[in-house]
Formats: sequence, C-alpha cells, structure tokens
Amino acid sequence: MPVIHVLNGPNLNLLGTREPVTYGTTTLADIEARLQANASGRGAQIRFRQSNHEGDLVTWIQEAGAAGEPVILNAGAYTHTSIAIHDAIRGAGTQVVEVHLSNVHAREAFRHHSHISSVAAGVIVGFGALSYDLALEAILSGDFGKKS
Ligand code: CA2
Repeated sequence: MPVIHVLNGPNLNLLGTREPVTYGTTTLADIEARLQANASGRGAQIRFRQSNHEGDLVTWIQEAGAAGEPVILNAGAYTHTSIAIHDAIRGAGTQVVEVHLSNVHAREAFRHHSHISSVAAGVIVGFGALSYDLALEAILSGDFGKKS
C-alpha cells in the first residue's frame, strides 16, 4: 500500500485549541483521522507526524525521500525561515506538496515568502483543514512534480 507522509511543523499541535479565527476549530487529530479515512478508501496509507523541532522535519523529509514516498508538508513558521528544510526537500528528490491552513499572502509580509515553494511540486494555501485533503487528492490523482 503506498505511503504518504504528512509532516507538520511548530505550534500546529495547538490547532483547534487557540486562535480559531485564523486557524479554525479542527484539531490536528481531526485532520489526521479524515486523511486516514480518505486515503485508506483510495488504497493508500498516511504516516502523520508533528514536531516543534526543525531537525525532526529535515530527518523525516530525508526518510520519505529515501523511500521514494510523497510528502504533504505544513512546515508552519519554518516555511518562512528554513533553508535546512529547503535543502532537505531538494536533496530528497521526492514529491512534496506544501500546504497552509491560512492564506499566508493575505497576512503579515513576513509570511509572504516561502523557502519551500521553489522546491515543492505544488502549493495549497488558505483552505483551512481542507488544504490537506486537496493535497492528498493532488498526490493520489497524478504523477506531477515527481523527480527522476
Ligand atoms: O497557515 C498555516 O498553515 C501556517 O503554516 C501556520 C503557521 C504559520 O506560522 C504560517 O505562517 C502559516 C503557524 C501554526 C501555528 O498554529 C497555531 C494554531 C493554534 C494556535 C496557535 C498556533
């Protein structure tokens, strides 16, 4: 069964508990459950993880790359700061879909730049928890953004 990694960065463990106006009321566990159900109905399996530490995300991207498995990545604030995550995606050579709950382009200027977008297969922003489902749909429905 194909495995799709869903990796979540700092503070996303708080989802659904604070700042509902910006991030909604859905928890990360809710997102995981919905993705698992959706994926298993399509013959795929989700490996869902969250960390507040940049190095964990780098390691998990490397692991997905070594296994040749696709990644849905919400790197949280590291999106805007992390060259290490940019390099990991580049080196992993696997399909990475960048997702964001909020429309980062309608927010503060420091959220407008992503170090991930230039090495991602695609970017989905602003649809709340649905951003993850749209990313899953994109991965399951095509072979875009795969590297040889
Ligand atoms: O919109 C997104 O998905 C973000 O990746 C979320 C990050 C933010 O730094 C990015 O610019 C955009 C922040 C995640 C923090 O999540 C919280 C959830 C509830 C309460 C506090 C933080």
